[in-house]
Amino acid sequence: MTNQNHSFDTRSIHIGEEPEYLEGSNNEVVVPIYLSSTFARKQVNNHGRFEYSRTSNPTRLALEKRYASLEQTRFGLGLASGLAAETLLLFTLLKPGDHIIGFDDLYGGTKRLLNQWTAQYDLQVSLVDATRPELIEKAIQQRTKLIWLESPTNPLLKVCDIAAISEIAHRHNLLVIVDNTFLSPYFQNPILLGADIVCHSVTKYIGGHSDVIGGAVMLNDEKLYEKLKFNQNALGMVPSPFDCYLVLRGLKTLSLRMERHQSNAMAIATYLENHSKVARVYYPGLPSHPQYTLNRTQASGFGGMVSFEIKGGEKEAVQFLESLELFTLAESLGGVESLIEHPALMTHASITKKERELAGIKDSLIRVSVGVEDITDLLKDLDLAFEKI
Ligand code: P1T
Repeated sequence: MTNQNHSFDTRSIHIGEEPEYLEGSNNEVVVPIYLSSTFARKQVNNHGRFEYSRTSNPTRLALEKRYASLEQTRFGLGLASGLAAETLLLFTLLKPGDHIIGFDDLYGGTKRLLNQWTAQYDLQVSLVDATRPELIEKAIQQRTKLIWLESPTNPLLKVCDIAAISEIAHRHNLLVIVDNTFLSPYFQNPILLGADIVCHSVTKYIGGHSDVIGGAVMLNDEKLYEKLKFNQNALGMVPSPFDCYLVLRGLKTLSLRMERHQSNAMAIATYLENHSKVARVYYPGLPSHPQYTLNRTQASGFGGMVSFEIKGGEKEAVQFLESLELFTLAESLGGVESLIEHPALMTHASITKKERELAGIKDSLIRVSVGVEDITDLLKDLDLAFEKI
């Protein structure tokens, strides 16, 4: 029987897939993909463990148990995408008139949700530089209900003090939600630092192979969990059993992948920092990163995401991106293969140029999701592309 005392690596392989969990089936070592959309009952008023797959499904339940175990929370929920997880949190926990404080650097799709959708529901949003917790406190209004963070952020890798912000939030009765996608539960557990709810784009490191879109929510508060679970079913934001199977499979190697993502990322960040055609590197594992020490105190690693500004502007950035062979020019991140992109033209194109500039996302900024390939091959590919500009 796997339990919470086992190490992360053990739990990421076993939790939710213990043979005894599958009692009544054939004691499979791997949870089957339960495709059935509905479950038969003997009596009208009494369904068995499962009723209807939108409400709960055995493959999804195995995954939800693992989600909770890896973030060290009591409860986990599986959603159809990272943005479905965010929608569930933002639109079903808040009421019209409520106010949200968000980090000023966040994934472009999250900003689109905060900027374009919240207004329709009469939600107010203030974006602040959360690397300075005092600015969060200053932004709190009478109607503030929630603080939305990423750490490190997408794409500028800013790190905020999750414990200090949680302390401020709880003094004012506010909820703290941390999107923990970039570090994954392997390197950071925001709930242990004081946050109330964690969410993930499972599409990234948790899935790990660029073959599934998914989201997750993890938390300890039972009342909030019951509310979110009810809404997950009522709004129908669930992942398919096949997607759950892919994520269960991907999670088994999360610790191995994250270690390799990180060592490759460190080598690439160091290489870029010493390159004459690079103006600035953003990676929390470099001592030159402004929150290097803070990240070391609240996380056990720095992750696999590196951003940098190339000397010149959009023209040089595009030329460089289109000269690479091994790095795939594509949105998304966290898969075993290295991906590279231009935030201003790709992942963050949905926010206005003015807002991008305010947040510090320049046209020369390039974001790298460092994969687990051989580091010599990756560095050679970067070298060749730099030579072409
Ligand atoms: O794509 P989806 O699974 O819906 O997740 C959205 C999301 C949420 N949070 C963070 C931190 C993210 O990075 C994302 C998705 N990001 C990309 C697609 C990207 O290339 O940055």
